Parts: sequence; structure tokens; C-alpha cells
Amino acid sequence: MLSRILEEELNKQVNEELFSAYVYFAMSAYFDSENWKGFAKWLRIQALEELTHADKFYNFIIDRGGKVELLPVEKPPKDWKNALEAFEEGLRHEQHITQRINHLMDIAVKERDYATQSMLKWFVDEQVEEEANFSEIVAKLRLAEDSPRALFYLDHELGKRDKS
Ligand code: OFO
Repeated sequence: MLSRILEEELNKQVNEELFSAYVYFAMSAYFDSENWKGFAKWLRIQALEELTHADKFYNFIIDRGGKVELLPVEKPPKDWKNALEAFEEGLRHEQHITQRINHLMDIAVKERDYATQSMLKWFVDEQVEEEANFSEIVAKLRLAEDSPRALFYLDHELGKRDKS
């Protein structure tokens, strides 16, 4: 059985993951409208991956006898100056999610809720990958600066992503 505080915080995390999906869908739509199809595809896949994260928390709450309460999802931004600005925002967002996961883990440890700690371990590892993915793209975009040739190449490379 989940404690009241963990039930509340895990429900908040379902919302955070849905918002992550919203942010990446919004970025994907922005890139589609600018004809950067590769960036758009990468972010669309990322958005779908975020839905699976929300689903993991959702299922866990139910499996532990808690009640899922869906909260309103905030409206995401819709425009960015360029690819670098969008991916920098993505990186900041992932750093925020890492802090959220650490916060959840702190509570689970304090409450000696081992099942929640075990479930969160997957997210601790996942966040290392999430931050690394965005950091790598941000670093490449900084190198590309305003070179259209480099940006076309990067767009083409990211367009090869076919799974989360
Ligand atoms: Fe991007 O890892 Fe979930 O939110």
C-alpha cells in the first residue's frame, strides 16, 4: 500500500510525464512547420516515449492499491527561435525531471518503501540516458552554429531515429 504522500507525488509525476510529452509534441509541431522533418521526427518519438513513462507510473499506482488522479496538463510553449533554443529547453526540462525522480526516491527511502525504490531505479537510469541524449544534440547544435549545411546533416541524422 502506498503512503498518502507517495500516492500524491506519483500522481504528480504522471502529470509531469504527460507534460514532457506535450512539450516534445509541441517542439515536433514547431519543427514540422519549419520543414525540419528530422528534428520533428526525433521529438515525436521522444513524445511517445514520455507517454510510456506516464503509463509506468500510472500502472504502478494501481498495482500498489493507490488511486490515479489525473491533473490538468499545462499548455506547452509553441515557438522557439531555432533548433538550439528548443533542444536547450529540452535539456533543462530533462534536468528538472531528474530532480523530480530524485525527490521521489528521497521520499521512498525515508518511508522505507522498497517497491517504490525498485520501480524508481529504472527512472534513475533512464534519466542518465535522457540527459545524455539532449546534451549531445545541444553540443552538436552549438558546433553547427548557423551553418545550414551542418544543420541539414544533423536534421538528417536525427530523422533516422525509429524507436524510443
Ligand atoms: Fe524525458 O524522461 Fe520522462 O519525463
